[in-house]
Amino acid sequence: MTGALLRLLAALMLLVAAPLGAQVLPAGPVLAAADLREGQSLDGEWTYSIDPYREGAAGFHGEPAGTGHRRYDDVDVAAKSAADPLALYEYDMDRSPKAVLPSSWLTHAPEMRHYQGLVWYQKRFDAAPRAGERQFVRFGAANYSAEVWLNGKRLGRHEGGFTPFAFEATGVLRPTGNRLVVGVDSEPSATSIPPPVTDWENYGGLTRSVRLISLPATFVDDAWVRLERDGTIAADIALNGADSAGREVTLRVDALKLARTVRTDARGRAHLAFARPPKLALWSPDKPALYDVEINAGADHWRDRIGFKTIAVDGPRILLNGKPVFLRGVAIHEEELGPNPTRNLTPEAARALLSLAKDGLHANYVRLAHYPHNETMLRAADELGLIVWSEIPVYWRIAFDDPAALETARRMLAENILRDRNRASIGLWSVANETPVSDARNAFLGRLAADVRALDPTRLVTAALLTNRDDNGAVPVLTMNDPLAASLDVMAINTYNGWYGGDRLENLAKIEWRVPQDKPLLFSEVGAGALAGLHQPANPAKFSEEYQAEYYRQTLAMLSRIPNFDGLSPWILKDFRSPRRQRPEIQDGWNRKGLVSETGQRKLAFDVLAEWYAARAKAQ
Ligand code: GCB
Repeated sequence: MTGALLRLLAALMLLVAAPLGAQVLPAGPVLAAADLREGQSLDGEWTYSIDPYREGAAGFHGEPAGTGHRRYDDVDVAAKSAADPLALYEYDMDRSPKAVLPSSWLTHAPEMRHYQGLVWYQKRFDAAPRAGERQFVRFGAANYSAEVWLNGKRLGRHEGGFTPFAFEATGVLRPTGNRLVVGVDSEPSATSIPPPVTDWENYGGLTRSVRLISLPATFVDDAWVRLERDGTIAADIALNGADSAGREVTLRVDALKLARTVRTDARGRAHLAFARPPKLALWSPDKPALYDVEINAGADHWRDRIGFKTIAVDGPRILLNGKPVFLRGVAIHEEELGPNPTRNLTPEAARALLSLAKDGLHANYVRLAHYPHNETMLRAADELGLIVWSEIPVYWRIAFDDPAALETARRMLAENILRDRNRASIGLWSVANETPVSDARNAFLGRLAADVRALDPTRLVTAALLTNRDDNGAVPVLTMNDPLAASLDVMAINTYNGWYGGDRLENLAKIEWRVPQDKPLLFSEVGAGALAGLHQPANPAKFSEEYQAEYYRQTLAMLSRIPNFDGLSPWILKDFRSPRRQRPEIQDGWNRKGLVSETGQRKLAFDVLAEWYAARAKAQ
């Protein structure tokens, strides 16, 4: 059999393994707007214990882990050892080093800087579970996989470093001295999403908040309230609990004097749709109007802060609330400003990054690369008024012919969309970044694009695509003929002419672009590196601020000649950690393509882009 035939067969098998319509959903509860639920924070001091040979997970012959290594057992190691001289323990979570979470472990201690593997975390806490209520331990994220035990009982496992998950703890909690143990494993595999080789730091650990949420026995698990493109407000509500069926639920927006009641069906679901109230102020980057939305279902009172907007495509243009909008953006990694980031995006850290984009660059748009960011970023984007491109880390070398990898990606996508589809800022869902065309890849990404449309048809589907280059003519010709474009609303291209490769900057504007013209085209990445403070005005070389600034001037001129060019998110707002970047005194472990340094020092290119955006904003 030929290679091509084999690949086609693999692609067909993927489709059979994941029949159309069968949605992959989060394994546990959704807990929509969990960050606004009342609860007990489990952030703060935890203890941790490294386990490079994973002996807490299995013995060295592959047998179940022995008591001497099982970090999750509900035992006081010191007391046991004192009581029994023959007891043997090779860990003691109560006396292990301490760390303040959320934080990646890379910054816990110098010897943790390059550790990738399994780390056990333990939190001791008191809890006062209210009678008749249900408790959930909710993790904002654990990178990459996590296995969770409470008081010696296994609650479950989660894979994927950037999306939330929750386990029910009802009946397992006690009033004092609870022992929550989480084994977090940062090691990627050939089938993980993302794969082992990326261009960003793999921040292992519990990098987002952990909370204990207590809810009525039947509660609002999922609620999605939005403005549809036809002008109706629609809501989908899902209850969780024994009394979910046939229950009255009421949606309220007091600022609009709006209240609508509906009864759930046999599955505990309800749908509402009604004409948009005339007084409704639409959300936009200029006026990011948000409303307090409540859903009352018996004893449960769910709330979220929601903005209403539409985003659509008309031929080669993107429309926001029915009007053309050019996306003046920038790409951002989830990494806070400062000399030693640990991926702890407090609300203040999120605002600091996004304000640089909004106020500094005059942006109306951000690409939150390359994975779902902390919910603090989305809340801040809602409040500041920035349209968001959100993506899952289907990046570079994904095991496209592996059904398990597809399942992981689909679950991650669903977790991302269910967490964020109430965020007004979300404009585009992206399903992939720089993935070479193949039958297996096309089927995989086609499946993801269909999932987006099933989970949230109110936003646009996109992906960051690659181009082919032909240097045989008078000028270089760059062609984008990716078959995936047919499944997308908006095409997006990453390109680095003038940085990678030998192009001279003065020749960039001559490059000929051959791209389909029938859809909007974004440039999801363009960029060049510069070390902040490295000046070479006379003869600028790569890594000088002058070279980067000129790269921006010439690149903007090049892009402006493309008819359906409808926005961009240059790479990238801030220098970010990347183990791939090891040139001493210039990179030292940082990707230097930031418009500001890691501590926020602006480079010359920052003003080039800011001025161009200011002029574009006026022209709009
Ligand atoms: C890319 C990747 C991005 C890298 C960037 C670079 O194309 O999408 O993750 O960091 O290029 O700096 O090379």
